[in-house]
Amino acid sequence: MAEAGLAAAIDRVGNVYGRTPGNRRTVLIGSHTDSVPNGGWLDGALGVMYGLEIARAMIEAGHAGGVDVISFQDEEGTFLPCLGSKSYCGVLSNDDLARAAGPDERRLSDVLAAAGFSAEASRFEPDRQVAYLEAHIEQGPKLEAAGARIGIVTGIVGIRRFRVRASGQADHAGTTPMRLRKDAGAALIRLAARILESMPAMSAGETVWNIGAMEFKPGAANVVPAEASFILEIRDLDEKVLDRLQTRVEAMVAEAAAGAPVAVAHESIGRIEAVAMDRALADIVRKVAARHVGEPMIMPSGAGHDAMVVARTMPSAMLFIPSIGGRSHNIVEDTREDDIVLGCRVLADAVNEVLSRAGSTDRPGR
Ligand code: HGY
Ligand code: MN
Ligand code: MN
Repeated sequence: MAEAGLAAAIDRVGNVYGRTPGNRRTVLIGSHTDSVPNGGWLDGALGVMYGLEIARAMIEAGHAGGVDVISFQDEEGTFLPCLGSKSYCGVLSNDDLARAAGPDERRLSDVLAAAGFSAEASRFEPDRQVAYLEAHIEQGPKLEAAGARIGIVTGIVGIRRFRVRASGQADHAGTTPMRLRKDAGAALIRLAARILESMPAMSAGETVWNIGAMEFKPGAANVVPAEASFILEIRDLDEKVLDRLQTRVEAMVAEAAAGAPVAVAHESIGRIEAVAMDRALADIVRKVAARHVGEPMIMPSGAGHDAMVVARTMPSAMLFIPSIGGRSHNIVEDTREDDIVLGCRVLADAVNEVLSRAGSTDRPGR
């Protein structure tokens, strides 16, 4: 960022924030550079690189307006979903920070302390930034299937994550009679299967769900599991659908606990509400895209993005470029080079359009 001419700093949660020097109107461009385990090279990093390239080009050209660029930390939620954008938008509570822990039970607060970041929180600057634009790969198959090269995002799904735990008793798996076991693993597998089997009938057409992590302790072939846990994630554009599903899942957890020789409980470990993108801003990006490649695809996002946090603070819009084979959250993730270049051109033109509408001149005396 410094090489591109930005004044750059790393903030208290690890966001990397680069500001175009001077008091001026800017567009904030950002995304994230953290990744899922074995993730690909574009999920997140693409949107940051676009911001960096557009900032570099504008500074080099001596443009009166500018862009600020941010690489948000932990969008994927290894510790806390959208950690960086929540901090940046001032909606991260000290409680959230204190409670967050990774899958290996390392505490976020310990990890941040060990990283030795500054104590400063970078913050959204309402007098300066007129809009947030985030570009991202689609991470699904719709653009490619339609032969469309740009997608304009209408809204982003709400996401709820729950950790469900069972606690029983470790015993010798060869000598303890089946009727005497307090098998946390078996109880949890049954509950997981029941939830997965019930979901299709309980959900709406576009709802998706995933049990993406399951753990037994102590985790040995010859020990009855004393502790077991899984993480359930549910996504939908409609918060009412999510409310209904949460109620039903909670009822199933309670039923699993009743009459079982083990304790079963759940906790919420992540919740981000569904959000609409700013219509006027999205329309500017749509029109700019249409000049390059004809009408883009108008689509919701089933993936979460930092824009879902930022959109509650400032006008926000997103553009998608295609993912080859719709693949993402996998090392094979890729996008054609001409699509990558096109997305950056569309975003750069959209920045110019937004700045010229906002009045992009320097603001003396500030
Ligand atoms: O989990 C998601 O939807 C995103 O990839 N962060
Ligand atoms: Mn991702
Ligand atoms: Mn992403």
